[in-house]
Amino acid sequence: MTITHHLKIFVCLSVFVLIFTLSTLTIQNAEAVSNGKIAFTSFRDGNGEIYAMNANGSGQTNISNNSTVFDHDPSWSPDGTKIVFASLRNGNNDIYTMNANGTGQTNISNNGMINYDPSWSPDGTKIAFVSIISSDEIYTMNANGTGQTRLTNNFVFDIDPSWSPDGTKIVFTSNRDGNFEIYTMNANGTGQTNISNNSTAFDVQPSWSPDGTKIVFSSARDGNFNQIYTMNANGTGQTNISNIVATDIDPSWSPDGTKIVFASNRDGGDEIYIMNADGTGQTRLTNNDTSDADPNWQPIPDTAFFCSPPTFGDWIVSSSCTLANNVVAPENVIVQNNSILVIPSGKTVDVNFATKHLLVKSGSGVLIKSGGKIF
Ligand SMILES: [Ca+2]
Ligand SMILES: [Ca+2]
Ligand SMILES: [Ca+2]
Ligand SMILES: [Ca+2]
Repeated sequence: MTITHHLKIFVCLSVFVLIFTLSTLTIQNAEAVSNGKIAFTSFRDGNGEIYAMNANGSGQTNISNNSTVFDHDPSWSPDGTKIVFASLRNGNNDIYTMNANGTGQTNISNNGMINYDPSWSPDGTKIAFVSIISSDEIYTMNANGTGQTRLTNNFVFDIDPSWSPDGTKIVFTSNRDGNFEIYTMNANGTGQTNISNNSTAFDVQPSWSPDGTKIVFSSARDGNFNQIYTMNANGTGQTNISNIVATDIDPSWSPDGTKIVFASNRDGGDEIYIMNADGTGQTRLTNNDTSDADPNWQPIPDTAFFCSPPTFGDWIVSSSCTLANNVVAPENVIVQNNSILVIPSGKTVDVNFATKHLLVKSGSGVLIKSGGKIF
């Protein structure tokens, strides 16, 4: 594959030494998660592929790069380094993982059945997915494909699994009550409960908010078209937030909880849109004649902080910035006193989100442009 430069972001440093003062620094919360790229399924190349794009719609890139079969249903790992997806390449639909740049594509379900709708657990250790036995059932497995465990067991659809942010529950769609409804269950399959409780219309495709308080889903209750709704995690407060005469489907939360990404045919084709979590600011990101669907937003955990202002020169992480335990200083970066990182002038550092080498929080005053330089 010729995708070596995809998703790579380079930092280019000039020869000038940066002078900075601690008083100008912005220190970020180490627990925070930023919004990265949006992965989605696109048919623009004549065949379903996993694409990724920036959150403003720029940089749309084919990362699965397998023109022989249907690749679909992407879901990011919680550290933003990998994507789990479904692919027909093995003759039946299996669950695959790959790195964020498309390398290392590996069949992990490999069970001879039809598998789809994978969703990564918040701690990164498990993947929920759907497998078709006599009917569509929800399973979990370890992130390497071992330990496949069936959680639902009936002759109707159990689909669309999405984890609660604390990993204790899974929200999903089932038509066991004669009509598609949103259900929750414990992560071991116990306690399966109908929380949408709306027998008049399809309620499908739930996604749990990052703060755990809300669930977004798609419902056709207000007429013939699916709309995007939110509700509290116990099912109360069901509210139509997309509210337009068109089919709005596949909603998924941004990692920081402020936005929702979804697919809609409102402009004539199937396109990806984002909106604020209250439904305002609906904005189209894709624009072509083929289907774009299944959007899922990349989490970027804040694991290291550059506190330097956006000036050419050495970048220095002050001693008041802390590094997470699992962050490895990359080549070309000098670590001083276990806490101060210096990138020597004239060195180029690969800021690789996939390996957590360096992470620059946009709120810290540093702007990275993909494939470009620091400005
Ligand atoms: Ca493909
Ligand atoms: Ca079932
Ligand atoms: Ca329903
Ligand atoms: Ca399209």
